[in-house]
Amino acid sequence: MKELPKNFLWGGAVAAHQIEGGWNVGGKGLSTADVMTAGRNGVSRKITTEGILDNEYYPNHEAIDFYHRYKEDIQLFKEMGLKALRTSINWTRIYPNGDDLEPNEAGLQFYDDLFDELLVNGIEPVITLSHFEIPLALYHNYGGFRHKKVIDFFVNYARTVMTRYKNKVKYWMTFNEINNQADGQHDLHTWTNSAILFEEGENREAIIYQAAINELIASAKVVKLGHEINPDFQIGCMMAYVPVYPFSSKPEDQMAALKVMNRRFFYSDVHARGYVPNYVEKEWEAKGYQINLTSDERDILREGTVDYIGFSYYMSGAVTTLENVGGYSIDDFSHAKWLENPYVKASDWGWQIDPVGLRYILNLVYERYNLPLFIVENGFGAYDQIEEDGTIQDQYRIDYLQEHIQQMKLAVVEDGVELMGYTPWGIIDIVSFGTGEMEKRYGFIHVDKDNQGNGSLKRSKKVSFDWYKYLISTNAKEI
Ligand code: P53
Repeated sequence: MKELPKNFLWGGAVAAHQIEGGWNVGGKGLSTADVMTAGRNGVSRKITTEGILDNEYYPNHEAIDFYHRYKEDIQLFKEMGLKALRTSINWTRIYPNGDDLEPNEAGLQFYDDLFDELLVNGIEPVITLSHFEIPLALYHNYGGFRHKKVIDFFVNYARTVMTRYKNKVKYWMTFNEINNQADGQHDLHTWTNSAILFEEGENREAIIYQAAINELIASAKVVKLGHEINPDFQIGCMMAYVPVYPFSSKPEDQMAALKVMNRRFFYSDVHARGYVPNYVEKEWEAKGYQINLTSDERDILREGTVDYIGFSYYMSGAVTTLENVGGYSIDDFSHAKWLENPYVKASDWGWQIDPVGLRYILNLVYERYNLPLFIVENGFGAYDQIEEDGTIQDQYRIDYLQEHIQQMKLAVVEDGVELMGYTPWGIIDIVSFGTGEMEKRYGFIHVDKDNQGNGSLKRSKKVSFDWYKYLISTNAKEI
């Protein structure tokens, strides 16, 4: 086979809190994303756990108002030829506090309408259950995913939506980029999926492992349950894959890169293989971590392995143990230095651009799990310029995407990787997760809104719109 499969899912990806807005309508509760302020390039967002403060700007409250404008946006997606749209369900539209006894009908109806609108326009919904947000009340009342009860709340939420949409949604994912919390020093990453409340003087790493295990159990339960609800469901995990290279051929560099990679692979190892890998059991033993994981729960992990691996790919990284070269930080786990890879370029936000890394990780992951893969995020966050004639000539975005799609195609046609589809991130401009900016743009469709929240929210096509439309119509034959 020289071409991509005929049924390849070309699409686009977004997430509820980054696109919908409507943060306090239709009975919706407060989510962890609603208390994140706007940061800037290089400046972190603040998390105001106490609630909404008067003097702060919260970019997700309105986002791009997809909640009210989805019909118009779906017409543009249809025109582009998208076969799939990856988005998420906002848990707080369904269970405003997470532990409510009854679901909120207005929230359920919103997603019914959204999925109907997609399907009638020939677009398959691909749905993440928790994309970097959970009900804020679960943080206050249970400390987030460190508490075992939150497993039950998540499963209950999943049961409600999987039952309701069993004839509308076939492709599901449980937790977005579940492995990002492996970098436990970064508050944003232990906040949104897990909403962990850390107590004074606690060992963060041990608590993160506990929350991660709880999420992995919750995910496994949902995979099992979903297959009972509809045996045709395809239920995957969602990982952030950042291949980390040894900077030199020094054997210790190779070992350090392996350790850094394993720290993040841990999550998909459990999702796909159904057990905790030895390298993590040994770490817990050596550090004296008492992780609460019963033998019944170990059975659940084994019984709820995923159908496919969904993942994001943006960049690669490099580490070294060499003493004569500088680095920008030390990795906690391998004690190696992170440093810039001189062989690749970087975006304005310092993300290292590495198309070959995509082919490499596709091969590595396919060999590791022998499961179908799905690239559910890839894209180029950049400052766009509106020309005098109103056009946006985003050739740099086309270049990035083209080079990545070329490597993706090689992985499929030359290396034999089984790949379900490709849904580039931020198909329409949305709020950045990392910085809360609007001006870190990924879209093929421009949205008139700036970092301060000013703008008409008007949509317009960038040059990349027609480029992608043509690519889809030819199934990337000419690439
Ligand atoms: P933003 C870090 C590394 C790789 C992917 O990110 C990441 C992150 C988190 O910052 O997140 C994913 O908006 C995530 C999306 C996010 C997208 O990448 O910071 O799943 O929600 O928007 C891009 O540029």
